[in-house]
Amino acid sequence: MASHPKHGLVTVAQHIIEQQRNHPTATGQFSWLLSGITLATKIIESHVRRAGITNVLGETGESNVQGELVQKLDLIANETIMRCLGYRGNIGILVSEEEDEPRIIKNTSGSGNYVVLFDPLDGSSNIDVNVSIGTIFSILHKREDVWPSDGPEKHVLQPGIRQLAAGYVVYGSSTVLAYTTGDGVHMFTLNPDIGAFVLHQEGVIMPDVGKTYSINEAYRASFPQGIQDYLEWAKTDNYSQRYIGSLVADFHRTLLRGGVFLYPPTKKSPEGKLRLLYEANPMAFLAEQAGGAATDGQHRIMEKTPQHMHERTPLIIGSKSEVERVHQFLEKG
Ligand code: P6P
Repeated sequence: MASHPKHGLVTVAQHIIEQQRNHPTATGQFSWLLSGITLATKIIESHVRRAGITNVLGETGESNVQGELVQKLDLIANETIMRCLGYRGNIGILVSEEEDEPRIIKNTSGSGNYVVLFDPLDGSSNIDVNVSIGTIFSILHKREDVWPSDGPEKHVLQPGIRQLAAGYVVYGSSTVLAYTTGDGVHMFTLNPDIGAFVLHQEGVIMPDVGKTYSINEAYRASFPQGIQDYLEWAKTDNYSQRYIGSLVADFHRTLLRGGVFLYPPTKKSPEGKLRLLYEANPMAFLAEQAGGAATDGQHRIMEKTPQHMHERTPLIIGSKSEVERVHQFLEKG
């Protein structure tokens, strides 16, 4: 990637403001909101980097609404985001993987027009073995056609095509933020010397082909026949298999190198394992903005209307031609 004169000099805060200039109706509220998210991820990063020495490794002994054992860092990440966003003054509703119900933020100014949905620390089962993990976020505008007496669900259960922005931070060998507001995907690296995310790639384009598939083949026997047939074909066509078991890390590689990530329905997770609102939708927005595709094996992820907050979905996401090839096998299967 050719070095860009802006690289290393533009912080994510500056970039967000520049992006907002492309939206004449933007009031700066949005930029203020996104800066709350980047602040939270810098705090989370500081905990992740020192996990082994600050006794935040391991489980809390509790389970979350997903029925998953909650890691100490999950709770720290969740509370950090809740605190950083709760006082921004322009957010109305926060939805977290770690919380059963939406958290309604009482805004004195009454301008809480945004809904922020997030997985505070995705891949947390990898924390104790030092594998990359990440934070995923999605931003919606509250709906105009909802009565105050209606519960928060109507604002939350919107299809992914209504996202205003989406992104993730991957806490890997370096800490990288990727985000989109619908004008392409842009990437920033956290410079620990100055404590700022600085631009390193604008307008990221996912390669249209990539001979890599990413899937947990331990569940192969319970995959739909079309997926099993695709895997057979890929092996005969010299594909590589890469699977980290952390969606943010597997997606980040797919976004940059091309290929396809698949989490199909399995016997253990007949609806798929990944959550529509705060995992599949934000990744689908990024994938499409980078020229890729994201489906559930039948429908475009971003056109699915959620029925409940923690709804799960199968996910096939990556290079457009690779996703289309998987669909060809599913149609035959
Ligand atoms: P499996 C992590 O727990 C996660 O939610 C995603 O980050 C990841 O893609 C998936 O689950 C891994 O699931 O069943 O392969 O361990």
